[in-house]
Amino acid sequence: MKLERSQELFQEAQRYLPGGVDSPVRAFKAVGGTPPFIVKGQGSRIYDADGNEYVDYVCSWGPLILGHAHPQVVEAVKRAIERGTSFGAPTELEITLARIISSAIPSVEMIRFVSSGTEATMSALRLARAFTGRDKIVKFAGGYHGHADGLLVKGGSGLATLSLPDSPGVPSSYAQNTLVAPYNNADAVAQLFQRYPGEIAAVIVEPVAANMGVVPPQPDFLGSLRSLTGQFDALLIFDEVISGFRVTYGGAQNLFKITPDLTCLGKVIGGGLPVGAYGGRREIMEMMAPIGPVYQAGTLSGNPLAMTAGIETLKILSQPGAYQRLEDAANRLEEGIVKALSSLKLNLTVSRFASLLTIFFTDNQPVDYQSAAQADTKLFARFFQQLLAEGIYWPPSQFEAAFVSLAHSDADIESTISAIGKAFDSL
Ligand code: KE4
Repeated sequence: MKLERSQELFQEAQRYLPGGVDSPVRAFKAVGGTPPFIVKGQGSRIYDADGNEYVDYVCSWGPLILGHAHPQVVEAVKRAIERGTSFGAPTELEITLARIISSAIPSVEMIRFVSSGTEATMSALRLARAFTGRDKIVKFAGGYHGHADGLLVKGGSGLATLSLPDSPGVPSSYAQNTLVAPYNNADAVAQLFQRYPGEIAAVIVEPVAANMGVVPPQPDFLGSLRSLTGQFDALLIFDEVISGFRVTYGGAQNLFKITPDLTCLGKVIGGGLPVGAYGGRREIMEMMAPIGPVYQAGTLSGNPLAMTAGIETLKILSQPGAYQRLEDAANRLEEGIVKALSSLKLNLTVSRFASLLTIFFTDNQPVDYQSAAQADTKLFARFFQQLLAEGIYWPPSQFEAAFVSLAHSDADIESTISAIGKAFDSL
């Protein structure tokens, strides 16, 4: 793989950008080597500055569920951009996207668009604290909800614990309002409600964990969180920034038939342009300025280009068969990987939920961050580099999900399976 131009660009980028990137995972620190500088995406493919072509399983970390530069999305955004890029004033587009989301996810009676998933979860937590008059929140070790201060904390090992900031710069006085439990452990959450009666405003959870690698919820986990939050008058917040319109047309909540009080969205609903959103019960959302006392604002919130890309993307996803095609492609990929593992007698674990997939370099299915962290990240790094050399752009971290898109053809899946088999073989 020739990477001269990317190496030059990476060198130059590091002069101006910390680590040469605008988001840490892109720097390939966990897997080593030079990150290819991408110049173009088309369907399931991305192309780098040295002319290398890759089958892409990062898909911009989820948004590109239709694949890159889908003609219908491109056309719509082209038409929109000729009418201007941003007005800082209401547009009908925001109503259109809000209506689409609300009819797909009935618990979202009212919604506010922002420009990132971080803004969505940060705002939802502020709203939950205002609505309940309480300060503490519960998150799960290995759960990632963006980089708002109160969420940059990691779980204690094993039992729920008072958190220490994971990142310098988060005042410990602030982090102490964030309590952490192991994913899939509702008892630990019950203990927190017992230990902090009347103090917990909300529990925020990824209904399908994807930021510790893909770790599905165990059967009663989400239901237990729903009853615990109900019992203790706290809000249940589903962070569906990844799972929203990814695992089904709507949210994971539609599949699990669990109704959260607030839902955070992002990625797919922006079709590759900057969109986040939070929404839920009307009586809660009506606390937001300008009709309520809770403040949140944003210059480019509801941006017409981003709304247009989101509307077109969800229109295409609403067509019959879209999610079945995604499921079939992801299932074929999983089957191919499992077959390669068994023929090579390699004891690794494939964890898939819908079109989200992680190959854990450990011999059992992780159920929480502690078990996911047992994975052999060095072996993963070697696997990643082998794949990249074969022209497969896999997520550059053991603790992320690979994303299958509607643009991944049967041929793409077959070539990926054989590249993965070769990469396993090289280990
Ligand atoms: P953004 O602020 O990155 O748009 O969204 C934050 C966020 C919130 N909630 C969940 C469940 C998320 O997964 C994310 C962001 N996901 C990461 C990848 N796992 C974004 C990629 C990156 O950080 O570069």
